[in-house]
Amino acid sequence: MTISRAPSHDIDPERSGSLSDEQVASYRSDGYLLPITVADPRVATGWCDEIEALERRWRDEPSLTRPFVDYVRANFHIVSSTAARLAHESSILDAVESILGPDIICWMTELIVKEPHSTKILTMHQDLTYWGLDGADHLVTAWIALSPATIANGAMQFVGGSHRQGQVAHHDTYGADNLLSRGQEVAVEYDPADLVPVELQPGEMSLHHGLMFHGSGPNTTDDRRVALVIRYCSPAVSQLVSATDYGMVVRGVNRTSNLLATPVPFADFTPEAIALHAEITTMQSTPLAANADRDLSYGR
Ligand SMILES: O=C(O)CCC(=O)C(=O)O
Repeated sequence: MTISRAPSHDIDPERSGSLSDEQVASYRSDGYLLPITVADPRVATGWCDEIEALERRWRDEPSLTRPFVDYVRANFHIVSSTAARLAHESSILDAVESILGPDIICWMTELIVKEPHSTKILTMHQDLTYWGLDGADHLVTAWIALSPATIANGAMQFVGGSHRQGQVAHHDTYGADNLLSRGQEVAVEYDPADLVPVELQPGEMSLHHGLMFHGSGPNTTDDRRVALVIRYCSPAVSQLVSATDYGMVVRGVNRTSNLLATPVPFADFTPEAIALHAEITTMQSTPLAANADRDLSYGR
């Protein structure tokens, strides 16, 4: 029996956030794509206000069992209804679907803030190094600007095409100013001429491959740099290192990945969500801490 597929021009690019064939080809060749508009700047600023209200409400909350930064820097969507809602945003998922296909799992969300005049940096790294996940081509990071991101305030830089080198060796710096959990850094040379500034306006996002070399510098400005980072994968991705790992199905179904489904929170920091966050963080720390000779931190 012949199974016919709907022609791709059924999707109206003016009405959906799907990527064009050229954009997908560019992503596959360069390992990144930007800028992609996912919201009007006023809407994105509203998202930022919502998240900043959450920060004010919960940052010093004594009933939290871990430091606030641990909840926002990993698996924020488990404890925050706003982060979970944004991970379901159709304008983001339409673009991600063009890369990953119709079944999409949110594996991770991170709120990455660089405060005014913060010296915090992220050394040049490949995301997949300590995640324990397979299927590099079936995983993509959506970096959503909630405030302007400029080189002056610590925007990312990509090394275009570096994902084609595959997984490279990293060394750990544990730098006090490093926002990466072990200050990991690629142990290979790259050509500074290949650096691509990821400068974005609120409501724009970049997409990058899990093996893309990327990093970011300090914030030398008077304003906060605020970004929501969402790591999506298709069900072709499974956890290979830790005994259990988790993912929130945000579109379609998961028939093949070993990531266990997590619930969507409709309130912030419920006791159940806090307990689940602790369980997930513990399980994910196995690959993250593999061969580390110090405790991990998020540069707080
Ligand atoms: O927000 C940053 O400066 C870096 C983020 C990053 O490394 C990532 O999204 O993978």
